[in-house]
Amino acid sequence: MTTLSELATPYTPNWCPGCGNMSLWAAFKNAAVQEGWDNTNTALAAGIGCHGHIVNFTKITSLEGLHGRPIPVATGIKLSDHKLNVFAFTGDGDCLGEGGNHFIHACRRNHDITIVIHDNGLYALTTGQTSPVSPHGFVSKSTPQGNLDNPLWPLQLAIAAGATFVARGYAGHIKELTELFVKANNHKGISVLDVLQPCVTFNKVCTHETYQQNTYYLDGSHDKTDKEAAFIKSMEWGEKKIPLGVFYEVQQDTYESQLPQLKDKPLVMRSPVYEGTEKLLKGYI
Ligand SMILES: Cc1ncc(C[n+]2csc(CCOP(=O)(O)OP(=O)(O)O)c2C)c(N)n1
Ligand code: SF4
Repeated sequence: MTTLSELATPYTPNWCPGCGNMSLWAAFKNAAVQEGWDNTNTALAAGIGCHGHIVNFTKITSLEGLHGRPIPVATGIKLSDHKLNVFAFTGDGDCLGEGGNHFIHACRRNHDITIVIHDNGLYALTTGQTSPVSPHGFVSKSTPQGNLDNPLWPLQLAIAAGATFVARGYAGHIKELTELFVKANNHKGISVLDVLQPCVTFNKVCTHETYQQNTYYLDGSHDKTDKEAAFIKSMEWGEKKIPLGVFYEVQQDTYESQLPQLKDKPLVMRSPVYEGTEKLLKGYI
């Protein structure tokens, strides 16, 4: 059993008041308490950005690595101890800009990890530059004349790249987001959870108000095993038309389940000395 106080660290969150990271963090901790995630069974990886601070405020073993690289860190952790619940916290810039290659290849390999995208539509920590998900025409310090690029859509990319669980949450809906964290982690295979996370300081387009007025939850009429339907839903975005919930979920062998080396026990539990090394090396002489 995990309690909220056991998840506390000595550090007070330094996110701006009203930042979506605050309630995203609350939802994650609620899920951790509900599911008993702690240092013995869970590990976190984070990228560089406002999102990455989450690991400083959550007392679960973690590594805040290089910008754009939380996904390879998370897959490395999972391969070394596949019994762990593994979460990669990443920003939209971190995940789809600097780390775009890692994202698509992790999706197609179906590693059993959960990727949480703190999707605030820009590079927040560096004070609000245009990111790969910022809309065409988006005005920021890096694009003062308006963004010339067309945006990437994380859910479309995840489905196209082969992810087996694809969902979207909104940071302002703590209860529903808690449930999505649990579902994403329970899914065997790669889970992509795109969380609409308003950056109240730099993003005046994607605000709490925008999401409160225009989001709705997918219901039983959406067949989440139908890839085409999921892809079509993932393209929906507009007034009163921002779907939340699970878009796509199918079962497939995970990367880890196909490795005979992991059948017995996790790699970390095995002796670091491989007894056949000498024989192996002699084979090259
Ligand atoms: C390779 C590299 N490029 C750029 C930076 C500078 N940098 C640090 S954080 C950041 C923006 C992070 O934006 P995002 O990943 O969207 O996270 P957010 O701050 O919005 O949560 C940038 C560009 C860096 N640290 N490393
Ligand atoms: S700059 Fe934006 S994302 Fe970063 S803490 Fe402030 S509101 Fe949150």
